[in-house]
Amino acid sequence: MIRALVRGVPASFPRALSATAPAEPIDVAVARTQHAAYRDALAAMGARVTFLVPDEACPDCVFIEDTAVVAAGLAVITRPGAESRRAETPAVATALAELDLVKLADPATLDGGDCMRVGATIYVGRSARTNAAGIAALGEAFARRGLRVVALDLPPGILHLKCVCSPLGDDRILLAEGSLSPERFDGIEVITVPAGETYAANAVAIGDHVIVAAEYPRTHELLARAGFTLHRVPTSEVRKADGSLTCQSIVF
Ligand code: CIR
Repeated sequence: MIRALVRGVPASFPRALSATAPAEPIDVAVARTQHAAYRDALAAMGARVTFLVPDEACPDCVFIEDTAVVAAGLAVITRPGAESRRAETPAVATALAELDLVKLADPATLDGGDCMRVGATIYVGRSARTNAAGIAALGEAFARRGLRVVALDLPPGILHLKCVCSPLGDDRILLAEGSLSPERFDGIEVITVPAGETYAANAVAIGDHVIVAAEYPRTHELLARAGFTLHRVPTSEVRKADGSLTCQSIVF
């Protein structure tokens, strides 16, 4: 059974980190409605959804993906690059306690949004949030589980690796045109998200179902043609805090 861990939207969400202040402030009620649509889509895709209550002291806690990397029965609890987010991890570690846990420690920093597993490879973006010590520790933890870690440089100004790509199962990815060279993903089929729809390169696939941001018709068409059943979810509020779709869950 596929599991999805999600964390609710706190009333403090309007204080979440963002590179630039949004034109309109975050509407918490709308954010919660959109989060419910996201959870419903995960459930409709066959995932067993576990809901963690939000922590008001952690405005970014809805972006649970950044707090753990889970694969092959192992959960690496991260040390998020943004100091204000580090208090998010203990509740996630507790929720994942049934798995083997490895906790990253100073000087390592790593955000789950920089980690994309495709088959037996975890690609990791070197970013302002994820440093060399974090990547090395991740590599060491997962090597014991037969997974290899491959580090990638990100284009300038990109928050996380998965802002420009996301996995579609074990042998395919979505990749935003003009972001990273497809050659970096040796042996993996790439579905190219057209320029102008970069945000839609972040999607959550389970089997032949995929959650995709609602407003991107060209990407919808590409995914439908590739055989996916689409679950279109609105993202206006998470986007105001530099969030998207994968960041709202840990799927394992
Ligand atoms: C942050 O800046 O950390 C949050 N406001 C957004 C995190 C988005 N996470 C993700 O894409 N994995």
